[in-house]
Amino acid sequence: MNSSDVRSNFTQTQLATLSPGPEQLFEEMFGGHARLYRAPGRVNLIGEHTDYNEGFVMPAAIGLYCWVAIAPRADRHLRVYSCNFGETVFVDLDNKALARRGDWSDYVVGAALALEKSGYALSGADILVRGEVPIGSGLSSSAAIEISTGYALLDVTGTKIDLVQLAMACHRAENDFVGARVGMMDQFISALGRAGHALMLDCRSLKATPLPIPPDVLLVVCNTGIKHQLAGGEYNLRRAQCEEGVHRLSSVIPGIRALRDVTPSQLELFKEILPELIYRRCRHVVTENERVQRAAEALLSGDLPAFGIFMAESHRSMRDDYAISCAELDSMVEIAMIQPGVIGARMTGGGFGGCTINLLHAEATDAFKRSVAIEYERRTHLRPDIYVLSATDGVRAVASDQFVR
Ligand code: GAF
Repeated sequence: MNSSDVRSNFTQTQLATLSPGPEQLFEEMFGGHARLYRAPGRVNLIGEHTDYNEGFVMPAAIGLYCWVAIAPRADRHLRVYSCNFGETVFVDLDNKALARRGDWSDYVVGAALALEKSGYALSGADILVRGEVPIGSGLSSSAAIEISTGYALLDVTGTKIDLVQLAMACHRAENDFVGARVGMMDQFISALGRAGHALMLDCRSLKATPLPIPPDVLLVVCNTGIKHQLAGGEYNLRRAQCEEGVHRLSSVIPGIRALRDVTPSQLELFKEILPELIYRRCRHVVTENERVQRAAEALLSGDLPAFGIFMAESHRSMRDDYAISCAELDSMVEIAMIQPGVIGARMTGGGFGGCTINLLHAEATDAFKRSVAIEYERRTHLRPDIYVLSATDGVRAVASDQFVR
């Protein structure tokens, strides 16, 4: 699948916002020549809310990007224009009182400040940002903007880039500056994604195992149209509930640091010491960790039906134990599961709305898109966006002629 296939998924209005390219817009906006970069959004095939529990995840980078056009400045100011919001923000990197504004610019300024805190001395820059990852849809538009701007800033400063360090700095930015206590899956895959592969990431050791996705299997992402918001709220609450589980379990399982250290049988053995709600939250995480590892074995051995079963179990666990699904996500999964050529379907990302991920045999794609769109709209009165994608590489500099309109 090439980029133009991906863009065939866009509506006309979305297409209109893709043209002209970021460099040309930069010239109109700021004057002068800019360098171009892009970082991808992601889907997670399985392993949800396990990253901040130091467990396992299996994301793939996707061909929807945040594009950045940038030119260095002689001072230490960042002037950042967002094409999506039609707004410019101007900050001084030496201003010790820089604080979160509660909008899109926090991801850019937060990434810059986190890089500086890690010891990189950045130059100022004029930056134009254009995101094509749908916002609030569980495809990680936030990691895409952090990683693309962070990488671009390091590159124009002439710094040798360590992608793992970049991912870790952007992860800190989102926790400390933006205020969403997310794990590090999204920043990691946006930086280190690999074309044609999902990565099984051990979020404790940061060991990443590339898992080839068979070429005739496509990642089909269905957007329910229900937006979510990670900063604060339910996401942080789930994280706190996991921490409570660890705290209580550590009285009977000495030495545990995270739910990663608890097996499903240990959880069953000690369930009496947990309040019912905390037990359910923990059960999702410990069983999900096991599912990711078994799903990785299934993918490596070509056992796609087994992979599909793990996806279905993962969705049920998120719906019933972790309570992060919603009626629209459940409908979308239900509809997908009965379509011909579907290997597996589940919600993907933080939850409370957003997208489902469907693994599909390539030849079934057109019929799938048609039937799912009709049935989903019939049930919910919402028209879904459906993206047919394949796994792509992580962040990189791009030659101008590679921006595909
Ligand atoms: C969001 C977060 F940003 C990730 O860190 C992860 O926790 C995910 O939700 C759920 O798996 O995307």
